[in-house]
Amino acid sequence: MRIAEVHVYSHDLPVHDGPYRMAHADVRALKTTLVKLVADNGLTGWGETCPVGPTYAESHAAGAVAAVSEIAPGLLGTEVLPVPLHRRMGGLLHGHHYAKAAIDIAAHDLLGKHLGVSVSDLLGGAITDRVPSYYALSIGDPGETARLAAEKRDQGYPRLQVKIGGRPVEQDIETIRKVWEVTRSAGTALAVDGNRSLTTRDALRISRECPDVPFFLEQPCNTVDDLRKIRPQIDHALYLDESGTSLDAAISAAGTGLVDGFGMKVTRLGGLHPMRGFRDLCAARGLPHTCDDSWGGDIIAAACTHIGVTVAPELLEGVWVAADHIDGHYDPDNGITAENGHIKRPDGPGLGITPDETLFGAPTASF
Ligand code: 0XW
Ligand code: MG
Repeated sequence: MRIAEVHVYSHDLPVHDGPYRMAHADVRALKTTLVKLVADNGLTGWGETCPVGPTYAESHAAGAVAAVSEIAPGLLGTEVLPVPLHRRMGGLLHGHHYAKAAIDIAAHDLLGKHLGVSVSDLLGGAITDRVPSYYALSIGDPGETARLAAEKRDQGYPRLQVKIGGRPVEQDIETIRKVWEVTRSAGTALAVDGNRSLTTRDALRISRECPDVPFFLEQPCNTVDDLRKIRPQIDHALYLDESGTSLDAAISAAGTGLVDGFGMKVTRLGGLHPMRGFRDLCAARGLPHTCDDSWGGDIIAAACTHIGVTVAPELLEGVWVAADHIDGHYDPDNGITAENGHIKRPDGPGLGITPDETLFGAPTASF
């Protein structure tokens, strides 16, 4: 089976409960990029990539469209198999993993439909049909954040991520402590995510002033060098997120003992094929990790869920999806969302969802 057509769509995703506040961004609306591959046998596959604004990572919506458009002509006639596809994409454009990921995901959807198996089967096979999710608490008033944490705890989320940074560190410490007070008896796991924003000084303060709170610190500082500096001085587990920009970066972080785990985004690595390698690297080292993406609708949510169900449960930190912040679904019948803090694996071949493409309008580009 070979790629016969590539269609690129831009679709608006307003944040219905916005702003979604992180250290570097107040997110009120986003543009997601969707890719539809049509094979020479007429089957179609869908992929998606949606940077959570232009400041979370080195990626942005217009860049996704441009990068996919750059490589699409060269993909026509390429076999819909992950290894030759990634080799071909690498020969057409260096880097731009987040854009290539949309093509990778569409190829997995297409291949699964062609073979009559799910994407999780293609990734080695599911261990479960239901994975834990987690809720990311935006930066806000400490008391209000604790109230929302209690609400999400009661909804069944086994894990919460507390966003910090971009404000006086005292407010971050107060927020962490208030969230801990309302979740400690439920045993809710806590991540504290600085999204690259903290100085090493403030990261050390947070760890030292919360010795009794068993959170893990996710990407508190911007650089790997900063993380190396604080690593021996903190008493909290350290997780890499934004600096995990490639399998190579993940191997270095894991191999040097820099981190205790990862917040990993499927598109940041380039799609499900490299994410599978990352999963196996973490399994070899016993490193917990999430199977997330930065944002997006049912297509990226299904992709994250399909890799999530193949991860050893003792290593899966959760699958984050943006559904809580998006009105409606691409697939009105099989939309991906967390129920009681968990997400069910979509049934059916490929991703297991059928986007209503009338939602997306005319393609931005077709090849
Ligand atoms: C919480 N997320 C998975 C969603 C936002 O895009 C940011 C990201 C994170 O972990 O930073
Ligand atoms: Mg993070």
